[in-house]
Amino acid sequence: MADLLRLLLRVAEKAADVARVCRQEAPLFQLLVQEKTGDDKNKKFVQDFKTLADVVIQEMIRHDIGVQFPEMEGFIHGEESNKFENGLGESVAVTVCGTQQETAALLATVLDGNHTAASLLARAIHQDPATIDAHTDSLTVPLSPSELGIWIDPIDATSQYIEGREEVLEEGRLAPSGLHCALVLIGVYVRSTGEPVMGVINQPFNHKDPAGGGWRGKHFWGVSCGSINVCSVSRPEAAPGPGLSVVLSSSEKPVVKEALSSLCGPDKLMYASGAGYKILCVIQGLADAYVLSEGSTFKWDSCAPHALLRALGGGVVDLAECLRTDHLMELTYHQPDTECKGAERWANRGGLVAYRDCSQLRSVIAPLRDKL
Ligand code: 2IP
Ligand code: CA
Repeated sequence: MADLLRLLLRVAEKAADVARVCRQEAPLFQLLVQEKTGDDKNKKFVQDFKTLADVVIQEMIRHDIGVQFPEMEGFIHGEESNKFENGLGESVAVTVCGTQQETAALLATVLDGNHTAASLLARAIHQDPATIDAHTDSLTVPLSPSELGIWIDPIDATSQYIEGREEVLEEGRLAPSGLHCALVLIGVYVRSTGEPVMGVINQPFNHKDPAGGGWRGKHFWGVSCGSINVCSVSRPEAAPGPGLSVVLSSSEKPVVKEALSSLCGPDKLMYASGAGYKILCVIQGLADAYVLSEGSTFKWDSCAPHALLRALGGGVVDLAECLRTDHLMELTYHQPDTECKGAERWANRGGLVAYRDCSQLRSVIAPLRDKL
């Protein structure tokens, strides 16, 4: 597992770099922020460059894991499909090729001959990032890669990534929106039980290099398997003052906002973008819990941060199940909902609550009873 963790940290770093390059290099940035206009409607690449950036990152992660752990191929899932249609109506499967030149040639066919953009992307994909030393050598977990599956969210909070607002952060406060909320998420689960056992999160836009070198990222990781619980973030101290702090989506139902505002008090009910980012806020102690009453997140949004929360003694439960049965049912990652079609099969349909502390979880659920 130490080998797999090292690989995921490295490939997440590369993914974060691709995400930064797409915003930093003018030919890519123009495609990223291009508005959909009437004439361009038929040119799929213009509408979908943001999706292409997602697909490229996902396929790069899939490729690199498959090379080192062939036994995991077939069990590496992501948010995106890799099939693309270019301006000529041709269907192209985006994959990472053996060489940078081959990848550039393939990407140029999806980008309707835009060789500059294709070469820049291919260069970022084929770069060799420095190994991240996570001091994981002593990590021994009794699981082999052939027992594990992977969920990838190449860029969570895509809308914030495209919009690209640069917020100035106060120490100890969360970022309600902006580039900070965009995350690369790679989660590992046990194929037989669906339990999340390892997570790597990379925040590509964590801080600006003081020397003017642009955005720098930050990574977070956790492993939770039986009695082995290790996390790069230490368990946060309890926040000062009374009451719990909860983070919500700004589109959360009014009834949930009202029920929780009496529990938290006005200052401690907060809003932020990005499902992954909201769970990261709980991991870092910027909020005690994240409540979502709708089935609008998916396995790829929650798997990685869920593993980190488990390593800290917390977790992510199915809200509807908690309210219906009083059983604190942790989300699992191995079984689709066969009543649904397409991406919906992998939705966290009952909503969720992410928490660090079980007694806090119960306090958060109590005021929601009979309200949903
Ligand atoms: C989205 C993204 C949204 C979030 C939604 C996720 O993933 O994180 O921000 O909504 O749940 O599925 P909200 O910000 O209201 O919580 P993606 O950007 O990958 O589609
Ligand atoms: Ca997502």
